Amino acid sequence: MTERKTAPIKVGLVQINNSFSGQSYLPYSVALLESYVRRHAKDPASFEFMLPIFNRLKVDAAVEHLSEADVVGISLYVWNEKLSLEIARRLKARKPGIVIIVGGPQMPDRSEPFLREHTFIDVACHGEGEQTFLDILERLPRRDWSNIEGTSYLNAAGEVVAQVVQECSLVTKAARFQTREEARRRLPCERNHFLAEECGKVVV
Ligand code: B12
Repeated sequence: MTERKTAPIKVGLVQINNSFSGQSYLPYSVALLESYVRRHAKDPASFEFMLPIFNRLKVDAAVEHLSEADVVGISLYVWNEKLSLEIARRLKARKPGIVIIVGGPQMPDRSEPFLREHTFIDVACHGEGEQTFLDILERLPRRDWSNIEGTSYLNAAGEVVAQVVQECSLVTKAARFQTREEARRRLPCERNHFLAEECGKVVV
C-alpha cells in the first residue's frame, strides 16, 4: 500500500440557518458542494471535510472550530450574512494563511465594492457552486483562480478579476431577488437587466 506524502487539505463549511422550535434546517447547499467534490475530485482523498457549521453560534466558537481548517467555504444568505462575514474576518485575522471562499444568493454579481469592503475574502463564487468550488479547491496549492468561471477576486495588484458569466442560470438568478430594483442593481450587465425585466413574473 502506498502512503500519502502530504496530509489532506482540511475543508471547513459554513451555512448558518435559522432554527424554529429547536429544529434546524440542515446545510443543503454546502452539502451539495461537499458531495460534488467527493464524487468528482481527481483525488478525493486529498480533501478532508470537517463537520459543517449550520446553527447560529457565537463568533468565537465558530472561529475556534474552523481554525483547524486550511480552507473554508461560506454560504451567504440574507439571514446569515453579517454573522458569517464576521466569522470569516476574525478567522482570517487569527490564521492569515487560511483561504476563504464565499458564495450563495447574497453574493452580489457586481462584486467590486463587496470585495473591497471584505478584503479577508480570497475568492467569491457566483451562481451554481459545485464545479466552481471544486475548481478552486484543486487550484489551492497554486492559489491561482484565473479562468475559473463563476468567480471574482482581488488579485495581488488589488485589481478586481470578475469571471462571472453564467448565461444559463439567468432566470434562476432573476428569481432570487426580492424586487426588480434589486435584480437590476445586482445583475452584471445591460443584457442581464433586460432579462431581469423579461423574467419580471418570476421575480418574487
Ligand atoms: C426552498 C426555499 C425555501 C424553503 C427551504 C426549505 C428547506 N427545507 O430548505 C423555505 C420555504 C422554508 C424558505 C424559507 C425562507 N427563504 Co427561501 N428559498 C427557497 C428557494 C426556492 C430554493 C432554495 C434552495 O434550496 N436552492 C438550492 C440551493 C442548492 O441553491 P443555493 O442555496 O443558491 O446554493 C447554490 C449556490 O448559491 C452556490 N453556493 C451557495 N453557497 C455557497 C458557498 C460557497 C463557498 C460556494 C463556492 C458556492 C455556494 O452553490 C450552491 C449549489 O449550486 C430559494 C430560491 C432559489 N431559486 O434558490 C429561496 C431563497 C433562498 N429564500 C429566500 C428567503 C429570503 C427565505 C426566507 C427568509 C423567507 C422569509 N421571509 O421567511 C426564509 C428563511 C429560511 C431560513 N433558512 O432561515 C431568499 C434568500 C435571499 C438571499 N439573498 O439570501 C431566496 C433566494 C428567494 C428569493 N428570491 O429571495 N425558503
